Amino acid sequence: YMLRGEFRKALEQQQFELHYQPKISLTTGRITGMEALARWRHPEKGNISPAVFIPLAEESGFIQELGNWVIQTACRQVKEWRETEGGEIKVAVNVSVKQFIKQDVAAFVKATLEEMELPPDCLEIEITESVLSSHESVIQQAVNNLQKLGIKVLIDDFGTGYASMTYLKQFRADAIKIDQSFIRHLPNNQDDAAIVSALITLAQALDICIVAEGVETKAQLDFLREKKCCEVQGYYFSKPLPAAQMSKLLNRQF
Ligand code: G
Ligand code: G
Ligand code: NA
Repeated sequence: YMLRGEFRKALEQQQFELHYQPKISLTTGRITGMEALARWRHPEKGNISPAVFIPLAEESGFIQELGNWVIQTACRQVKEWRETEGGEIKVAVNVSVKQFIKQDVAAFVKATLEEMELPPDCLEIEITESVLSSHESVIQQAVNNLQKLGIKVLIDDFGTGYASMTYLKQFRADAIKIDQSFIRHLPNNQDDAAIVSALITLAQALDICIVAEGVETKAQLDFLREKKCCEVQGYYFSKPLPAAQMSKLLNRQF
């Protein structure tokens, strides 16, 4: 539990920060939501990637405290955005499968929304799966509880997760996010083009939204638009930025 202690100290010393990256609707060209992405500014080691510290936080048990901090911070931010910029902006928070196993995420979300007097449509939950889990019924129950509260649930990294299709069958996600590895070589790579087209068709058949992440070029965007992808996210629009820099983008039309 050494590591957990260190994590705790880092959180107290405000070394963690959230950056935000917009998701854009391809029907309206407007920003529908902001994905909150955790950042760790370590005083000696510099910036540590979440790809590194999230698995460590999961192993040490710190993921619960970090996850709660992420939910509270993102909710506080969306409250400020809704009050100052108006609109229906949402934030999307990443919650790992490990976190669902450790705690009642839905209960924490409910309490946070009530405390901050926020409506459920201001928050989305992206389920990320960094480890193979055999706790599908726990996830299913948590997702049901979140959806009953009126919160949208997305399956992240769709296509690379261990249980993408199983999750899709077990609960009705409100949206899926195509992993950026499938977007990177569009539109020229025939296999990726076929996979992405099929995933879009799958989402349409299920009547759910599909989000493409890692969109970096106009050619990728054109492909996704032609295939009638629902939403897009990526460096082509904006990289993840601190909230203050993102505020200026909120009402932009792409
Ligand atoms: O932002 P970046 O690409 O460096 O993030 C790397 C990975 O870390 C992503 O797959 C993302 O889902 C994950 N991640 C970022 N922030 C959080 C967080 O707050 N909670 C969880 N569980 N994962 C996160
Ligand atoms: O949780 P998720 O798998 O959505 O993680 C998104 C990660 O991808 C974040 O670490 C973010 O910084 C990164 N990212 C977001 N947009 C792009 C992009 O256009 N290109 C690349 N290479 N990475 C991106
Ligand atoms: Na995500």
